[in-house]
Amino acid sequence: MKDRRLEFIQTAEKYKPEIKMERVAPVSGVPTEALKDNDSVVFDFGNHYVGYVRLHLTSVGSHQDAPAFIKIKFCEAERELHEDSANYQGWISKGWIQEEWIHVDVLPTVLELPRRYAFRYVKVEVLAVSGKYSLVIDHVEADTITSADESRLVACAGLTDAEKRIDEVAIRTLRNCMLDVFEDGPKRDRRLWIGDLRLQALANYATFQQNDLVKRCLYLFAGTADDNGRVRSCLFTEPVIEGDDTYMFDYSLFFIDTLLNYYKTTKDMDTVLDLYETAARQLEIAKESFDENHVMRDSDVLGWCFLDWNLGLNKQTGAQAVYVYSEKALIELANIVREHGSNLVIAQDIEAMKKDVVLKTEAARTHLYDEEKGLFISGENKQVSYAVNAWAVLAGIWDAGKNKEILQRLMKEDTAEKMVTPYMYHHFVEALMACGERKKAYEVMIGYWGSMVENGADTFYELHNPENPFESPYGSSIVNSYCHAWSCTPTYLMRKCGLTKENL
Ligand code: RAM
Repeated sequence: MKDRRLEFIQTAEKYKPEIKMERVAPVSGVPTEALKDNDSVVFDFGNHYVGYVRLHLTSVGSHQDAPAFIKIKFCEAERELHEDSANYQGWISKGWIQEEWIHVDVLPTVLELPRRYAFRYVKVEVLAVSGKYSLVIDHVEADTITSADESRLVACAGLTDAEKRIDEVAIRTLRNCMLDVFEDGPKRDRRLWIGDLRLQALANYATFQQNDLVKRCLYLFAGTADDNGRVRSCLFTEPVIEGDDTYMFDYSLFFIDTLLNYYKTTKDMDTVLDLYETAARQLEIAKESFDENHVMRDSDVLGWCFLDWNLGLNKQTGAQAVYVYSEKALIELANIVREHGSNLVIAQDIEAMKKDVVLKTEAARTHLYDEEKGLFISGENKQVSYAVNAWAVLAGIWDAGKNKEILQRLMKEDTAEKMVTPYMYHHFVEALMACGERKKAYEVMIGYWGSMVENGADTFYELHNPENPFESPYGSSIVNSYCHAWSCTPTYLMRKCGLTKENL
């Protein structure tokens, strides 16, 4: 395989999106009263935004005889206003917490904050002024950005009020993650992850249809593959384009399905011809993770395979299923390439993949399925979980009839490990649809995403466990993201898959 990474990055750069700017101000609260030590104000912008904030500050009373010392906090969701970062003891950087402590020596001034924030609320606390003067915030404004072009949006007919609200919030989530690339979350981690991209692309095809942004991201992943050809889990675009040194079994494989869906939507054959080898390489590499019985080797390394952010989840069977799912996608892609007349794929390649699908499927049936329970199990402790059963259904390890029974049993199995992210809920909904359980799929979608709307969500969250509002894999929910790309799929489920009340 020829090293074309530089060329791929150059292609990606040709599709850099135009960034659109909108100036917005809080819906109320300015100018403030004269603020003294320990006073605080919250500015509500009325919706979730991503951008750069300016505060117009002045003083009243005698001449400003001491610096104004203020703390500014940016919150995506109302609950963040009440969280105290001093209590943060999580395992990912507290640098993500959106707050600043600033001394202002001379008033009046326009305080321009250099960072980009994701916010609806801005809270200002006065830590110190002096006995001789008070601080007044005259005006607050933000230059907000997105690369989404809202003029491309068309309304979706026939939605109930609840569906309409879920659709709006989903689209707002996608819009605010559409920047230079499809970011995962504008608060955190502000980078391009392939698991998120795969779902964002689906939602984008159903809404903004900015397919060149998907193309750019595919080329970026291919251009930052490592020397062995492996696609990394995520990548950075600043200061220069660089792949992260993390890999996840399922994420590398998702390059295949993302490329296939992109082709099905755009019929852009040139991109498929450019990137087919990168896609095929992901399967070759993943194949090395099986034992002699065609069973996935398990691992206890955190994040070796993602699936969901439930930290107690065993990934073995899920990884096997994602492999089969991806191999089927690669067969589809290989057929497209062959039908086009390209010699990138020969008939034997496709035959070999078909045989491999059978081997891995049979191995899953024999070694990873518990006949007595009628459910897939995973790992040494034979764990039952929503994640691996949903993925086994999506991979078609059994036929639709048996899959339906599996999901019905799963929903009655109290000991099954639950899902904590909208990302995994999306796959569960897809699995229900795949075996004809559309009504249940609809109920899960409306119940889960609807409960975020009931919480007051303007954008959908990275994590949401209705049973535990403080759910976080990071050791504290303070660093959770409340506008997270992978949660934007209800707009796809409703618009593209017809998962609406009207269509049940
Ligand atoms: C989180 C990121 C991202 C996801 C990874 C696996 O840290 O926010 O959305 O793809 O996990």
